[in-house]
Amino acid sequence: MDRVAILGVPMDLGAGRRGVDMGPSALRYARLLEGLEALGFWVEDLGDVRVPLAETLRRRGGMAYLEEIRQAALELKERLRALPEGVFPIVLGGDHSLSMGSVSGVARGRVGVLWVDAHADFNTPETSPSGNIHGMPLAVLSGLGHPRLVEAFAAVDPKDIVLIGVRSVDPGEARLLREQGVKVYTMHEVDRLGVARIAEEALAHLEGLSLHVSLDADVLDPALAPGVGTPVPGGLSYREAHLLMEILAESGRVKSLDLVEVNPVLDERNRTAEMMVGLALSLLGKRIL
Ligand code: 6HN
Ligand code: MN
Ligand code: MN
Ligand code: MN
Repeated sequence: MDRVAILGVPMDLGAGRRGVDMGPSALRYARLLEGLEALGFWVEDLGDVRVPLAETLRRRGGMAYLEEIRQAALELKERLRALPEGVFPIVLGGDHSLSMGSVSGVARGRVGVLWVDAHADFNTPETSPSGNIHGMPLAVLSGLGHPRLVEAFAAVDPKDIVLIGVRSVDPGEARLLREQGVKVYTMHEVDRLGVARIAEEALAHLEGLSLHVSLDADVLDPALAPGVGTPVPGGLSYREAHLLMEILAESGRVKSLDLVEVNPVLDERNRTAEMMVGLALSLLGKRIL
């Protein structure tokens, strides 16, 4: 694996507030491409998937954007499917609903999903308190939720999902996670067990599978990464997040990555995007020595 493809999804239709559509620009501005090249990768930026601007749609919020989100995620899925095998895709978001397209696009057969997020993103239209589709992608990927999304994107066995860093779960969502047998490491477990043990357990739980990492910026502590639309206190530290990426890198099994939910409008001098780029580089093998 020495080739990386970058693909942006400037979408905020799945989120409750504007601004994550500028995330792909912020991540590029934080020198993702240059950092990857310095690691020795041959990098190609494939540009952005087309996403309509919220202002051009005469509707507001939540499920009203279902068809636009579906279309953008489908385009992402097709473009990832078209990549030659062995190319490592990095998808830049954009709100987390895009991961319906990224995971289903990279899933050639069985894939293990590491969803690193303050939230579980396991709502359905019935359990969601907000109606925002970025709170639903992991359920859709597991085959639960709106039929228009499920028929397009269901791609994983919920038992092949591991959530890490979770600290905000809605009541209906919690019930679904239990029923579906999703492995969840909340911040409680991060504190008790430590990231190293969790990473090793997660790799063992997903034994034999190629892995997709979906990294939501809001898993980081908001004091460190303020550029997110749904901040929750008590998140991963700089050191924990890097250690997690480094252990996953050592496994050699991660084949694709999403960097999502970076909101430059809410950020301070692009530090959230810079942190996400640093984490991506660790996941792709960057070492101190
Ligand atoms: N994200 N659970 C909340 C909801 O509205 O469903 C928050 C979802 C946040 C989603 O950060 O990707
Ligand atoms: Mn998320
Ligand atoms: Mn989140
Ligand atoms: Mn607990």
